[in-house]
Amino acid sequence: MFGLMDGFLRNDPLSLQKDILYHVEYTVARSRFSFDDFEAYQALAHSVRDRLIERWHDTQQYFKRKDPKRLYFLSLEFLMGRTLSNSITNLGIRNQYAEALNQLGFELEVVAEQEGDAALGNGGLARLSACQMDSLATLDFPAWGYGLRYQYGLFRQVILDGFQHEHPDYWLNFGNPWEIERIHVSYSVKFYGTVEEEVLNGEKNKIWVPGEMVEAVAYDNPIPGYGTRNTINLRLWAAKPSDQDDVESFNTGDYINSVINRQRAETISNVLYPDDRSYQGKELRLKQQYFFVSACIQDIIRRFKDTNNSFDVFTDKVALQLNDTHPALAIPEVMRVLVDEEHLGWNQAWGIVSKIFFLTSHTVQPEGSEKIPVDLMESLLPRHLEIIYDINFNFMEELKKHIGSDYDRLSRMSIVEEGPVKNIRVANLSVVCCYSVNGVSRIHLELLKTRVFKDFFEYWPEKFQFKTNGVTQRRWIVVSNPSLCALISKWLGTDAWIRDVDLLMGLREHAGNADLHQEWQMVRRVNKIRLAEYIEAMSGVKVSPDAMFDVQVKRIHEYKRQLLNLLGIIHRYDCIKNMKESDRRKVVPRVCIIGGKAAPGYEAAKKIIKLCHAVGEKINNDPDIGDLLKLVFIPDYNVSVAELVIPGSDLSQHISTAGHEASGTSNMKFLMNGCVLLATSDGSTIEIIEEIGEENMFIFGAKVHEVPALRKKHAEMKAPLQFARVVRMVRDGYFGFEDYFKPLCDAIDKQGDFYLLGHDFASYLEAQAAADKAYVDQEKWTRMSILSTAGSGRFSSDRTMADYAEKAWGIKPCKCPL
Ligand code: 26V
Repeated sequence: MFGLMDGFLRNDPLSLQKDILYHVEYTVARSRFSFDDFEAYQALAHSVRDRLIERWHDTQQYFKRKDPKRLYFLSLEFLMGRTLSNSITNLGIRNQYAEALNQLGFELEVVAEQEGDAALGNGGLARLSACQMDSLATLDFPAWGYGLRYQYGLFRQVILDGFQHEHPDYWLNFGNPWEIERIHVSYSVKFYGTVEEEVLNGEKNKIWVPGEMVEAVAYDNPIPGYGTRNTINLRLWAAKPSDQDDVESFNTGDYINSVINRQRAETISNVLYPDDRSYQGKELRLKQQYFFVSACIQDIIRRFKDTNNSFDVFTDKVALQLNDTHPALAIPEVMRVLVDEEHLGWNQAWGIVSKIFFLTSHTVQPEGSEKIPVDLMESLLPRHLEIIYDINFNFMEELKKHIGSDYDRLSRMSIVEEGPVKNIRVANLSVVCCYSVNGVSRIHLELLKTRVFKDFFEYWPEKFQFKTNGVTQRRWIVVSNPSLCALISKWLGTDAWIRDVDLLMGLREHAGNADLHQEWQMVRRVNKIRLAEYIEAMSGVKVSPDAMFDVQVKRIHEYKRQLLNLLGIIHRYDCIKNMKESDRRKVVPRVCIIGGKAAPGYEAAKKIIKLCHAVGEKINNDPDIGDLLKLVFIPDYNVSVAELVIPGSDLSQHISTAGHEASGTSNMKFLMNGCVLLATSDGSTIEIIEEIGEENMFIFGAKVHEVPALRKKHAEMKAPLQFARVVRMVRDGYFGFEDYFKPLCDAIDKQGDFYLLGHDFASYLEAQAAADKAYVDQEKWTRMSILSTAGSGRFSSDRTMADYAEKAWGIKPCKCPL
């Protein structure tokens, strides 16, 4: 794609080889005559890093010269996974590196597996940020990502006796070759203290006198685009003790305690919060959030001032994307900086603030909305509390003019929640102040409009939009499924789909071609064999690649209904057990694969993991069953495990209770890889159905609009007998641990079955039976599989990012010349 040399560094295999040896000797400090796979990885990574830095410099300088409107993407979470393979693919030098390594006696795939995941996020929202960074770089957008450099990423899941245990993920243990520490890019972040008044040019001005200061230090992570020289930046902040802090206690002689106190500053960016359900008003979390936004805003304003001398043009130069409400304190922070530090009038500052922020919501649960206790806010961020009160006062006055004295509505829409504990409603603050509020799928926007933000939608209909999520085909096909990638390019006669994913549609015309079928099946089989080997290594269970691989991998949540899947598996097991020998021959063999982490404090989710192990134990060791059914749990599901699991799956389950999954993005990754979906009409699946056709998927269950009535009617309805039977098996201890599983059964039998497992069970079994039937007809199945990939183009994050750029942020590509 590029010439052999596009900077100082040459990219032919011989030069790469020399570079790797150079880094073995001087960076890793091992002998160039003797190094192992891990050391080869480190050296290779440093050689790639050199190339990334060259492009990063060129891109940043080009952006600086052109000074276009920039997008700043603020997210407290990024699930980047591994970097090596993705980088050399995007740089277009994968083959050269493979050859260079070969000549040194190493294999690229093996070396690449030495890398650990960067897991600075929980789930969907965090992986989405990573996909979007890849697309922003590839589409040449002048964008910056900002995040936190947690010392401990998402916990590692260790399974002991079927129970989840959380182990710390100290991912920086072996160094991180992908980041560039910028000790000179650092900002002081203030906390606590008081707000004082001064008189400046005859006007009153507020000054925040802090009680504590912490330094934010930048770590830059280059993000290369594919097929372009553009390499954008993901800047992660780490907390360090401030030199300005605590001089007092040093002077009073308590040296040891002063050092210990200083060190405490680092705890702010120490650990990622692993519970993605609800916000609990924790002080440390609030500190993390403010630490993050304060560093970002200082950095953004500094960059703006480098090339501009009036805030009049700020809105032409800056767009700030809030990835959910987690970074919403950026709003009062910009107000504070503009009013208190830059001395703009309130109205001028508000005029700016109300145009630069864009919010994406990633949830449908109103109870998941963040709330900050006013007491906490008052002590930690006293000036921000005043600013929020002022914003709210103005908003309430404005609102009263339009809706009069409907006090219930006013109080629902207020940013301040009154009650025994007074709270700041972060969602309301965000909606009031953001220029647009975006849902992540069409149905999600409907739910935002009719439930979560109903009052706001009625007041500001034009504010609410949606941009259906997407994922990057670079990581999810090109990197993770290279043989499928080659096959697609061969049949399309081009690899241009890697940048222009709509071209995948061209596969439709070959969907019936017998030659393609054969090659397609071959690629898929090799991926299944690789997955089978991994399963055996992880769980000791031997599985046959002839069986259908039926997969559900995602965070464990009651609404995602892993329990429905397990009850379906128990039903299948029960049926096979009670079958005549002659009927058993007709059973389509299945390997059921479940994986995902439960939040550490989420009891029900942890019980579901244990149930999976208990049921697997029974089934996998039952001689009556043999290869007809296996159930395995894949431990420690993360991005790199996903890269292995997804290409090796036949059937992929996305079975949330309708109305609960805002979008879902793994459905898109499976789709790209030719997996057939078994799913409810929820989130982005609804749009996938439109693209692929219901006949090429297995769709079941209540629809979104039916769910509320079904919940009300629940008491009168009787669950089907088969359902009652499988729940009873769990309750009666057929799989052991009956006391431990009792709450799971009670939620269904006694507490109203909120997630409608009983209601959806029969149609779930029907969908599963239809999948069995289709799988027997391999021609039909392969056709469905090809059509899944062919229809996945709409679900690329390239499309999502282009949409945001045009309809929200108002930014244009800025392509660094080759
Ligand atoms: C909430 C909290 C609460 C405080 C502690 C840390 C924390 C971390 C994350 C969250 C919210 C997670 C929201 C999330 O991941 N939503 C998922 O976003 C995906 C991308 O838009 C979407 O596909 C999924 O449907 C949605 O569940």
